[in-house]
Amino acid sequence: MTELPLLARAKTFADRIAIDDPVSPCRYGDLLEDSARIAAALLDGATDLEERRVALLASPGADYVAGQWAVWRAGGIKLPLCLSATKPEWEYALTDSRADTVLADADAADRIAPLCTRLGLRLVRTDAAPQTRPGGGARSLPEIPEDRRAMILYTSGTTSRPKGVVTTHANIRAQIESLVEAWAWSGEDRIPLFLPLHHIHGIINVVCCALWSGARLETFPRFEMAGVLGRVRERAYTLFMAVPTIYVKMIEALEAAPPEQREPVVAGIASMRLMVSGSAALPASVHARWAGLTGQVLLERYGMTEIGMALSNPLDGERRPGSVGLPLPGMEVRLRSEEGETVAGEDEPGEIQVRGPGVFAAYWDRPEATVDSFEGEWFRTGDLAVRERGYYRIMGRLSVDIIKSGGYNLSALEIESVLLEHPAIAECAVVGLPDDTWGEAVAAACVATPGSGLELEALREWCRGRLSPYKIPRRLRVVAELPRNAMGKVTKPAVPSLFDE
Ligand code: MCA
Ligand code: AMP
Repeated sequence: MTELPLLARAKTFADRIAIDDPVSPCRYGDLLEDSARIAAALLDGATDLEERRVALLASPGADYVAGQWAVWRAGGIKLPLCLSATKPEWEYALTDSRADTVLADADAADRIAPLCTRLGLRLVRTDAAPQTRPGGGARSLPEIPEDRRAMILYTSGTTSRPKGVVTTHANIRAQIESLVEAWAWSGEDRIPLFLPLHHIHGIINVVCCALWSGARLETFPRFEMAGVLGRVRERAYTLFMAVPTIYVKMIEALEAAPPEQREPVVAGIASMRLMVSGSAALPASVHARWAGLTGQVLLERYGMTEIGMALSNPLDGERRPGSVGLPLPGMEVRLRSEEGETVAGEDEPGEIQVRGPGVFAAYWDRPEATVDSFEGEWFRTGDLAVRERGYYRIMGRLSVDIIKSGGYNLSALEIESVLLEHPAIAECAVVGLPDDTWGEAVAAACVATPGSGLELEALREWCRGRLSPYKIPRRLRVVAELPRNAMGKVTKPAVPSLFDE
């Protein structure tokens, strides 16, 4: 029987440790057994889920990975939910994707059970035992062709509601193989995972690449500075992948620590074979501070939910600060000028367009948005770049409505639509302001309704439960009117200056 390559490979590593846990290390063989058990529970007597959507809500760790594999082995499409999302955000993803099942670990199951009841969804727990067949016997799982759709990830863009990015098993395999080759992953690698598991940085670059390679993952519920650096000090890792905000926070912590605490951690950092930064621009100054402090030269790469990773500085060769390097294996990249011409030379900016087997299949249920986002076979990223001395350098987004904060892509329009429900807000414009730690900080310029007061802390409190914590504005300006052009349309590029002291 043909099997998905990720799972076929896992069988060859059955006795190796996949997820490091000092109390109960989890082997590849355990993950295979658990995922077969959960798959049988999901199937509940059916032979194939046939692309039914199964939402996955679980903390990073063995339950999450076994749950992910289970959905795939049962033939479903996995829809990972953000653990810190609000109930309306969960509801949006569940209803937009028309998921009929939620798979959750024990903690998460209690949190999402009332929503499942209200929406009429089946809730399956990762510790569920499937009904045994009369007479026992091995559970049979369906054969999954590689062109089967595998995952939907909701991503914020230039529309007010997030769009579901659909990838097939073949897309996911291409994304993994490209990185495994470029960064020379092997079964000897050990990597910490502290990134959220509803985005590809954590799912593909860390979890899938590690498990494809027979490597070892160590999971943390979130980025816990002391816990992660403690293990770095013990030289627990060969590889490390994080967003720029995390490197900034680690620089601050290391600089503040006394030498006797700092030096062993720095030695652990220097001992790693590779540290990667991505998801947002890594300022050249941060690159330089990190190298000065630790001796490690960060490798910066560029990617997007729709395409996986496209550009990377080399493993061997010059890792240039402020640049994202060259196309990754299997990825073709071109720059298109405003006139729609392919940029041939250097130093001329253009939109990054990408083609290759890792590029997603479609936006879920949005055929027009899918068509609009391609020029022929080339996906239009909406990011502007230039080629300089061979390497690509990202210059920014074409749309002001996309904010990058803490490595998360946020839609200004989505935040605005929630703020407009506030009784004291008549009009608003949300933008990202430059921020040394977060890359950009969410800022809202608002016109208040007559006679009402508006104040940041109260607004932030009101936003809780309506927006995920990282989408809630950090800066507020109450203005008499928003800047507008001659047509009366709000001119977003003029909004940041409203925040000047
Ligand atoms: C939290 N805080 C913030 C923000 N987030 N302040 C400003 N801007 C923000 N975005 C504040 C909190 O309110 C809190 O303040 C304090 O910071 C600590 O909050 P906490 O949530 O504990 O922060 P953290 O745990 O330190 O989280 C920071 C983080 C996290 C580790 C950087 O945001 C993270 O894991 N980001 C990674 C996201 C990611 O994986 N992106 C990849 C997307 P107070 O103390 O006052 O309450 S995939 C992608 O982009 C593409 C495809 C790619 O290329 O990878
Ligand atoms: P997402 O929509 O969450 O998939 O985030 C993808 C976006 O992150 C890209 O379109 C870029 O704007 C941004 N991004 C990812 N890596 C980098 C990088 N190294 N430098 C600048 N921007 C980046």
